[in-house]
Amino acid sequence: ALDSLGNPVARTVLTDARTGARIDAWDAVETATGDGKSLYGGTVPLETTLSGSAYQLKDPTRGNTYTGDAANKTDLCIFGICISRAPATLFTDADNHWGTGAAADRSTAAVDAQYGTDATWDYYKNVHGRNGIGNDGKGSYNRVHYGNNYNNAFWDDSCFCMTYGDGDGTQLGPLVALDVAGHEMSHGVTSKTAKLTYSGESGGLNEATSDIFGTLVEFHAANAQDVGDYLIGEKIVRSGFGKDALRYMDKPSKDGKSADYWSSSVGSLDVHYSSGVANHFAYLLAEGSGTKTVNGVTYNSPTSNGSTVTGIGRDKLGAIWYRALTVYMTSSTNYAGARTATLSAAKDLYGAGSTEYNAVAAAWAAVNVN
Ligand code: ASN
Ligand code: ZN
Ligand code: CA
Repeated sequence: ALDSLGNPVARTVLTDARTGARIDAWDAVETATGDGKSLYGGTVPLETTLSGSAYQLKDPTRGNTYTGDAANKTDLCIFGICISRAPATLFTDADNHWGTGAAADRSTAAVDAQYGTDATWDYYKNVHGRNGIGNDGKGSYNRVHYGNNYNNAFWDDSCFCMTYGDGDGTQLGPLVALDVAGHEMSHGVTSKTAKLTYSGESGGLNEATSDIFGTLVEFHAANAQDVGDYLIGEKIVRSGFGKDALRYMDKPSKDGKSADYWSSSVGSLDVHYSSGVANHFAYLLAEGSGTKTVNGVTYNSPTSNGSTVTGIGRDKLGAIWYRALTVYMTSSTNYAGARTATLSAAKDLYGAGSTEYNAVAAAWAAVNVN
């Protein structure tokens, strides 16, 4: 049987044998463990839902997050009001082994998307004690195969959902990589917390928050096929893009557009480039200045004032930024405010005058936020 959304259900109806009246009805649904061959992350575990005889790509252990097929359709939205939406037809499978590792099977990108949602859920839960994007235990859902050759992915507060394009195959491949997933869903976390306005310096901080947590999600997942790095989108760029990543946290100007350091005009950049100042701060705080190789990638992070910054590690970066975002930042926080917010967070967590507190101050000074 199918429900109103076209999803299969296994309904048991208890009927009174004499009168034919329905006494009760329920669906036989249980949690199952399967796996999937992803595009970017090898074979990954998946918690799914067995409904009747079909497995659904829906994870009861993570707030019923699920992944559906947008059928190459698009949303029709004007000023945030959507007149029509692409579907999210739930993926189902007969044997709970999903995808083939190649994009030709429509469920392969779905494997990556569901895995990215799982990894993001686990990062926030295990590291920050946050129970889902809204901290309410409720899972978001994903749509894959949105539009045609669509070179983007986006979080949408109004559906509490994620949407992924397949890319045009020249510049970008399917946008379902871990760091992109973590980036986009972190926009949902920002919406539920600081609500940083998506323009000017607060917009750059909103974008940087997504790059920072997208990167920390990627490291936390510890996937051998997609190891953690300080590059954004390294798995999705194709040769036609001309660079090996969308963005670089150690030295953001490597993309040709982003700011390495704060200046009074940084807020007039597109938010994906004004984010460079905070991405650079985050790299310096975690890893320090100068040259360093992490998971096989060599970085060389400069400082605006010629200082040497000593990093305090990714875990402390994540703890400080998360506390700053969820306790101190507001919709209008600018770079000066982000400095204050992260110093307050470091003071709460490690004490005023601690190594960590001083490292936060040094990393901001190194990106010209004083
Ligand atoms: N991928 C873009 C971003 O997260 C899409 C958007 O919503 N602006 O910034
Ligand atoms: Zn973004
Ligand atoms: Ca990355």
